[in-house]
Amino acid sequence: SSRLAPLPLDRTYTFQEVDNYLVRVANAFPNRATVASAGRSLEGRDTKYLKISTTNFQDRRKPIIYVQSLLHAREWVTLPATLYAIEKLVIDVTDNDLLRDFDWIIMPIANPDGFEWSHTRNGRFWRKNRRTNRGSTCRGVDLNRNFDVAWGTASSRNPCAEDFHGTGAFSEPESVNIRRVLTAYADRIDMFIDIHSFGSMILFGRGTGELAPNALTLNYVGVQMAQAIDRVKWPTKPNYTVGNIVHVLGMRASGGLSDYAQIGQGIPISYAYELPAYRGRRDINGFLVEPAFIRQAGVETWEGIKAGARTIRNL
Ligand code: ING
Ligand code: ZN
Repeated sequence: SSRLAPLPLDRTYTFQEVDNYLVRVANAFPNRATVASAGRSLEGRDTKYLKISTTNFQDRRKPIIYVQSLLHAREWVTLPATLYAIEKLVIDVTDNDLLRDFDWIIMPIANPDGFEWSHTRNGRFWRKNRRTNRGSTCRGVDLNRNFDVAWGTASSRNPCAEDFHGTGAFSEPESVNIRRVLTAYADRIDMFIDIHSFGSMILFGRGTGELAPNALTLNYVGVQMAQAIDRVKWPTKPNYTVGNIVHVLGMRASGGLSDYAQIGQGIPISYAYELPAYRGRRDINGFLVEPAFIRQAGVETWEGIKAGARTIRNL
């Protein structure tokens, strides 16, 4: 069988490196992984994702778990979470039940243009995509305000704002690309996880404040995830908070992807998952990544995802 080393989690990666890696994984493990394209970004980058399955995605009774990272460009520490999930599901499989019982969709870079921009000299703290906005010198639309759930009711109409919602729901190709994948598979997706940073939170709907009808279940599954993360023995405990977006953040947010996945696509369990700041000893901005924490972010987030999968399996 194939020998493919997983990407070492001691550094961060560029779009191109991850893009190449997804292709290499699929080539090396054709019986477990297929690379697929969600579509092109505004600047034309192919947004790839992996379909991970022991039955080539053909068994329609198998529920799917969807995990993505980097909808927001600067949240670099979310990338090792999806890369490590790929490692554990495809290359170094130790938890066979998760492949037996689920198919997986993993999209590591949901906002390729923003992510590339965040590697440029002045771009490191870029959040949005790279849209040129009419009538403004400010660029970018916040993709996590661009979805069709109460669109425009709790977000900014100012193109210079970090939460600018765009000219309409799904005005951005990156949002359309995610919708395309969800539309194709939503009827089988049992759990949706959109990974962000930072804040150590497992958040559920709705971003307008009212609780999702299954809030009790969302809270229960989220607590199982948080407890599993806490059981990993690291020098610093992440101490996750689990709860409704508005209750935990203290602000409303419309047009968010996790709400769209649940309300717009009918996926029952949907989270926006905020990784910790992993600040370490130096007092640095929470979006910067100290290399010492990259692997930890991957390992402990995988514990959370695993616990979520095993909990929903028994609901
Ligand atoms: N936080 C999220 C944001 O988009 C969020 C919080 C989650 C809002 C889900 C709406 C829906 O602001 C970060 N860090 O991006
Ligand atoms: Zn974010």
